[in-house]
Amino acid sequence: MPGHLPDATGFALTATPAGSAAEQPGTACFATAGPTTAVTLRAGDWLWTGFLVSPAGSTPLPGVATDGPTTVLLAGELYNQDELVRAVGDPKLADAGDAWLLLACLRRYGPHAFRLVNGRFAALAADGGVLVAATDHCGGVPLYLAVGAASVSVATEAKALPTMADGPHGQAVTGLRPLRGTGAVHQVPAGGGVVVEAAAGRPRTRLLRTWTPPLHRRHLPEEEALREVREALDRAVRSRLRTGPAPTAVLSGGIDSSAVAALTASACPGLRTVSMGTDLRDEFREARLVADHLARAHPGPAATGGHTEIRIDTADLLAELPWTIWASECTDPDVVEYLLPLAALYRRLPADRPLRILTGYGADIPLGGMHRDADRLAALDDAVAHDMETFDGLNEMSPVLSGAAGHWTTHPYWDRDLLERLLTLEAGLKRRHGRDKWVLREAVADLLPAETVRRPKLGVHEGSGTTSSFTLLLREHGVPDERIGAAKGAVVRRLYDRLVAGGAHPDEIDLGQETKAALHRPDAPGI
Ligand code: IOT
Ligand code: MG
Ligand code: MG
Repeated sequence: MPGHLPDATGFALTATPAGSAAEQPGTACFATAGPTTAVTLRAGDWLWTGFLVSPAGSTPLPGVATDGPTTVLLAGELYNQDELVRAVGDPKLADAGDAWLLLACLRRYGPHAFRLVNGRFAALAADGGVLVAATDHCGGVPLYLAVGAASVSVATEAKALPTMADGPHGQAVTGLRPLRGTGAVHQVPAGGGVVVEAAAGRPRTRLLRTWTPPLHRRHLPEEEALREVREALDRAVRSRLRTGPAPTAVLSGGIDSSAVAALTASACPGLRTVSMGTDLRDEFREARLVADHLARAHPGPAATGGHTEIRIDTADLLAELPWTIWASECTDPDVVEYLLPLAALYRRLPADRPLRILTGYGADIPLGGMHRDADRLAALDDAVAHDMETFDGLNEMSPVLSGAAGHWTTHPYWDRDLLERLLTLEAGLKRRHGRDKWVLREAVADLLPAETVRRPKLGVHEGSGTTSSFTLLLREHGVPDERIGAAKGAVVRRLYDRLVAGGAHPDEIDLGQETKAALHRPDAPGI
């Protein structure tokens, strides 16, 4: 029986055409915590060798389903199981586990099965001679790939790719860009899969597109838009809940996470909420207001499970920079500032029991919430379209951020169905009556305190004081104000090179020393 977390949360494998000499697995270095299982497996016409990582190690081969020539390995989980069970016409698959359901879809549709799936996953599948490595519509579980002369390596973390250790080598893959600092490691694009066929023992690849952000917009009457958003958000939240220990919501007290917390509390008892702050700044009052409101709204057996505040000293927060970059494999300094406070928070949650965590992350992208100054509708929609064109590869949704602390996150706003609905609303429903994210605020207004519904947006990097503490660190290194942005980029890229391409562990990193080194490179924005 499936547990309350996915069976597998990561993998690093090399596939060779059966019959050729198998590669010996070395050791895989995942940031994702949890037991690793060594794998040697005949999958269709391929031999897979490598490692799986799982939160609990409950099954002998977590996340793997095999039936004749078809084998599926799934890291992550699916959210539209009902639809998929209907599509394959076998009700028994409802309880079989997500890997088995995906296998049945692959049997029926071939690689196009990935076009049917709404989920948070990376998968590797073999069907006879065809190998497919695919990630979900938003690249929610990042997936990396390197193609050698007679083998294909795939991993959910670039640093875990078997070829990474001895210097990545391999071929270009059509349609994919090589990763920074590597010759031949590629990230599978969001809403994409790489299909590999072995022709005379040599892998031939092609890119399969499975999702792309819609560009059309829909005008709906207010009432209809509100109903649609409420129902789709409710479905997105419910499809992310599992039986077993109650879930946790990371709560800032902003509209995005408060709406998720409210719908979760309505759907299941025992929801715990947690809020982080620093010595510089916090949103504790705003988050507490929501937690208290939900506790009052759900008395008795449906009661919520309590609210926790975690305060982190600025110095300790900055010390999480290497962990954040190691886990997210992100090179974008703005995104790293969003992720840092969350990574720090996840690492301070109890490590003895793996948690299922719901977040409000990502809501601001389809709703244009980050663009408070875009008061013209054209500017707002431009900003939304731009963010949807540029999110791929940032890894801001990566489960490894919490996985490094043994927990599993899921982001309801980037549910494929909800995301499509939010994206395609015309901009006038997003900014309306002088409010940003109007359609969301209004759709959940009955569930939350009026103050929460009206509260202006505050970014996680602002509410936690992260931006100012990173700035302070660079000022202490003598960086003038007009170069702070560029300097942040240089530090983030330096850390990435050490931790991802260079294979260092975050505990080995001396942040002061690395900052100095990043700033004093000849091409760096030093002093
Ligand atoms: P923000 O929307 O403030 O926070 C994202 C989520 O992080 C919240 O919904 C909440 O679940 C959690 N969170 C934030 N602050 C706290 C806190 N103090 N304690 C506990 N949990 C918290 C940045 C942003 O504004 O975050 N993220 C944007 C989009 C990034 C832009 N990316 C892009 N253009 N590709 C977002 O949409 O979430
Ligand atoms: Mg938000
Ligand atoms: Mg916020």
